[in-house]
Formats: sequence, C-alpha cells, structure tokens
Amino acid sequence: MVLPPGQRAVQGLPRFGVELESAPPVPPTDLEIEISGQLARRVSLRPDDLATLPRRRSESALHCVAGWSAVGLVWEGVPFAEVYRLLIEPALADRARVGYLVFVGLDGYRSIVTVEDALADGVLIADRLDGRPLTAEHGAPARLVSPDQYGFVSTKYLCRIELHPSEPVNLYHSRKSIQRALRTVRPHRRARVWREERHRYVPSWLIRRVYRRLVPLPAPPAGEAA
Ligand SMILES: Nc1nc2c(c(=O)[nH]1)N[C@H]1C(S)=C(S)[C@@H](COP(=O)(O)O)O[C@H]1N2
Ligand SMILES: [Mo]
Repeated sequence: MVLPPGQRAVQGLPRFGVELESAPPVPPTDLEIEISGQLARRVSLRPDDLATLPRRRSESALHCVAGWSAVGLVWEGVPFAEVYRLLIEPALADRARVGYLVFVGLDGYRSIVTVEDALADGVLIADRLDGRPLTAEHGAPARLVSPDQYGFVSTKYLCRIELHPSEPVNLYHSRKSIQRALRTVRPHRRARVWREERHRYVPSWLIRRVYRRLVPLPAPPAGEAA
C-alpha cells in the first residue's frame, strides 16, 4: 500500500488530538450542529438528521500531520457536499460569499477549510466507523472526515459549522493556552496529504523531522494485536 510522502502506517486507529490527557467531551443529548454566518434563515442539523440525508460509505486512511497514518478505515455518513447543497445553500443570504468554513468541536477545537476542499468528493460528516456508531474517542456523535487532507482538518465532536467570506483569523482553539501553542504550528491552508502540505511556511522535509522528534508513533489501541 502506497502512503503519502513522509507517512508511516500504524496499527488500528489511535485516539489523537490536542487534549489527549482529558476525557473526550460528553455530547449533550439534544446536541444541534449549529450553522452560522451569512444565512438568511436558521438551518438545523441534528446528528439524528444524518440518517435521513443521502448517505455514503467509503474506505480511507487518516493521515496525521505528525507522520502516522491509520489505514483501512470504513467511514459512513453524509457527504459534506450534500449537506451544503441540501441545507446550507438554500438558506444563504442574498449577497453571501462563502470562501472558508470553520468546523468547530465540542472541545473548542477548530479547523479552517477552503470551501473547495470542504466540498471535495469524499469529505463526509461521519457518524459511523467500521460498521459501528462513532465512539467518544473518535468524535461521537459526528465528525468531519476529509481523507485527502491531514487529520487536523477532520474535527471530531462536531458542534458548529461557520461560513466565512475569506480566511478567518487563525484561531485553532477556543482555549487561549492551546491557541497560543497551536499558532506556532501554523497549519497549511490546504493541508493536502499527497502534496505534503504540512506547515504554512516551513518546508515539509524539515517540519517532517521536527514532528517525528516531538510526537512519538502512537501505540496500537488497547485490545488490538500489534
Ligand atoms: N475536536 C477535535 N477534533 C480533532 C482533534 C482534536 O484535538 N479535537 N485532533 C485532530 C487531529 S490532529 C487528528 S490526527 C485527528 C485524530 O482523530 P482520531 O482521534 O479519531 O484518531 O483528529 C483531529 N480532530
Ligand atoms: Mo493530527
């Protein structure tokens, strides 16, 4: 199996993210995924609604920018392009101009994505993985999955989608201390894995080594054979 440049395969799917020391957030039972900015009317998207929209199942890998890839993941959910076409587009304000989307998680995590990348084929709002509902570790009740971009784009525990005309000020987390740390990481604007777009300014051959040094390859999840 050929991986994108600079990636190494790991066993299973490790839980990964900026706050690994804390438990994943517990979603409220009445969670609504809020859609905000440039709308003429309110749009409602509840995790349960995903069952009634056009669904897709597709196999892909998750490529973390730190250098590991989890392969053979079977995600199920609704293509983001369908959510956009069926729910968001009809509700846009007259002069709306959507250039960027921000996907926000219940933990305060934010990923900033161009509309082109968000609408790409294969991008899902996923609620199932490998035939089972998403677990808390991997983003329940629903998460973004953008297989051609580094893992940091794929916000878990999705609770808000913001529509922006241009690239919003880089704000990768609502918590100040995390935001400060992440600001130096400066994720690439497009983050396409096959072009190795890891960092906005630092060349990939260099940042690849830095990440490898700082982030050890995650161990296989408990219960899975190495
Ligand atoms: N809400 C939220 N989403 C997140 C993160 C996070 O910390 N919080 N980490 C990102 C990163 S860096 C990666 S590599 C993937 C890891 O997904 P996993 O934990 O399902 O393996 O989630 C992404 N989505
Ligand atoms: Mo990552």
